[in-house]
Amino acid sequence: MAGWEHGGAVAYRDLRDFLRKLEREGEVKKIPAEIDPILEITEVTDRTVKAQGPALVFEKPKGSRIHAVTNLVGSERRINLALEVESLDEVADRVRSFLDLQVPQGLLDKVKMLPKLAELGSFFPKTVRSGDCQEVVRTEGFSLFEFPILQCWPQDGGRYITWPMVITKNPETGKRNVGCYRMQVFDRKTTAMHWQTQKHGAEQFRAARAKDPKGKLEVAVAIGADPATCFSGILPVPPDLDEFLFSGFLRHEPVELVACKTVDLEVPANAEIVLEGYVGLDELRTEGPFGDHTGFYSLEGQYPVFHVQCITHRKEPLYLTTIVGPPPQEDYFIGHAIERCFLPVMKMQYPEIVDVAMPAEGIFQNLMIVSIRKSYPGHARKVMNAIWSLGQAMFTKVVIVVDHDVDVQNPREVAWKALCAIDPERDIQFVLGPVDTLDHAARRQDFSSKMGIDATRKWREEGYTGIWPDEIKMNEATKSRIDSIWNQLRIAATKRD
Ligand SMILES: Cc1cc2nc3c(=O)[nH]c(=O)nc-3n(C[C@H](O)[C@H](O)[C@H](O)COP(=O)(O)O)c2cc1C
Ligand SMILES: [Mn+2]
Repeated sequence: MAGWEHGGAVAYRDLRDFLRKLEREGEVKKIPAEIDPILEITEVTDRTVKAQGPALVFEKPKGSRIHAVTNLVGSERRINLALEVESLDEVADRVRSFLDLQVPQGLLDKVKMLPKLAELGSFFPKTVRSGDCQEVVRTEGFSLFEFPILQCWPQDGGRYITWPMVITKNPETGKRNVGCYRMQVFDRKTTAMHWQTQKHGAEQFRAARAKDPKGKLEVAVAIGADPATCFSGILPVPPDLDEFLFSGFLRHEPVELVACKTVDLEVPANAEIVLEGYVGLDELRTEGPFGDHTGFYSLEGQYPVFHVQCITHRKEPLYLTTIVGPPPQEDYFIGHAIERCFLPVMKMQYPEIVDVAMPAEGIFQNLMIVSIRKSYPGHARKVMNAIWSLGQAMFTKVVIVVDHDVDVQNPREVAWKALCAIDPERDIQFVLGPVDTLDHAARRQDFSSKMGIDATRKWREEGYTGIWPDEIKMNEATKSRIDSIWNQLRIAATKRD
C-alpha cells in the first residue's frame, strides 16, 4: 500500500491538506495572474475541465484577497485521490461489506464482526471544542463581496456561492441535514437559498413554517473542507440520515464538528469559511437566472432568503467553488462517484439490477440505463417503477432497461441492442410524476412525464409470439484457427474499439 492509502494513514485534515496532496501528484495549478471572478474564472475552469486538466487555485481573483479554488475533483483520478482509492470499486466493495453484515449465528461470528462494528462506530461525527474555521469571528462590518464569489455565465442573475454545505435541523426531530444548494448573493449580508422543492432543506423549511409561519429557521453554511466532507451536501441519503455520517464512512474518520457562534448548529471544524444566520419563514425573493448543469439557464423563481449574521473563517481562508454548465463539468465526476458508491445499496434493494449508467450528456436526471437479470414477465417495468420511487432517482426522465448481457457502460452497445429490442408502441411506458426543478421542457415546473423503455428480450409470457433471435457470435474453434494464422495473413487491420 502506498503511504497515503489507508494502511493506518489519516484522512485529509482539510482542504489545504488535500491540495498539498494534489500538488505532490502534479494535479494542481496555481494561477498568479489576475483573473476576474465575474465570468473569467468560469472560462478558465470550463476549458480546464474539458481538457481533463488540474485543480486550479486562483491566487489573485480580481477584487478579492482570498484565493479561489475550482475544479478540485474534476477528473476520475482526482476523485480517486479524494476518496483515497485506486478505483471507485474499492468504495463500492466497502459499502457492500457493511450491507452484507448478517445477524451473527454464534460466538465466532460475533467475534469476527467486532472490527466491523468498531469501524462503524468511527463514522459518527464527533463534536470538538474548537476548530480552525473559527480562527476569525466577525459579527459586524463583514461583506460577502470580500470573497471571490463567481458570476459564472453572462446571463446569470448575479454572483453565486456554488459549493456550500447548507446545514439545518429538522424542527420536529432535531436531526441535521446537509445539502449543497446554490446561493445567489443579493447584498453584503443576504443571499437566496435555492433548495428545490423536493430536497430535504425545503422540507425542513416547510416543517418550520408550519410550526411558526412568521419565524426563522437557523442555517449554517460551511464552505471548503476535506473532500469527503465537501461531498456531504451532495450525497443523496434518505431524509433524517446525517450526511456527515456518510462522509465519515468515506474518509474512514469522523467528521469533527464545532458549535457555531450565533446559531444552535454545528459545522465541520476544518471548514475554510462559515456563514451563520437564518432563513425567514415568511420571506421569498426572486432568484436566478443561473447557467445550470443542464447546459441551459434555469429561469427566475421564488426562493427563501438567507440572512448572514456572523462569518467565521480561517486566518487566510480558501474559497472553494465549482461551476456547472454544458457537460461534462466537475459535478459529473462527483455524481458518477456517488452513483458508484450507492449502486450496492440499490442492488441490495433490487438484486436483479446488474449495472447502472448515467452518461454525462444525460446530466443525471435525464437518462439512466439499467441492466437487469430478468426473471418474470413485466420485470423491466417493475424496475422502472422502482427507480422512479428511489430517492432522487425519482427525477429520471428516461429509463432504459436492458438485459444483463448488455454493457450499459458502452453507449454504442446500448444504442444498438436497445433499439433492436423494442417495438416502440408496445415497449414504451409513460408515467406522470415529480421531475427535476431544472427541467425546462416540463409541462409544469416540478411535474411532468417520464418515459421508460423496456429494451429487454420479450418473452412469450409477455405476449411476444415470435422467435427472439440469437446475437451473432463466431464460434470458438474458428476464432482460434484464425488466431493461429492471423499474423501470416499480414492484413494491416486498424484497431477498432
Ligand atoms: C455543484 C452542485 C450544485 C447544486 N445546486 C443545487 C441547488 O441549487 N439546489 C438544489 O436543490 N440542489 C442542488 N444540487 C443537488 C443537491 O446538492 C443534491 O440533490 C443533494 O442530495 C441534496 O441534499 P438533500 O437530499 O439533503 O436535500 C447541487 C449539486 C451540485 C453537485
Ligand atoms: Mn439530506
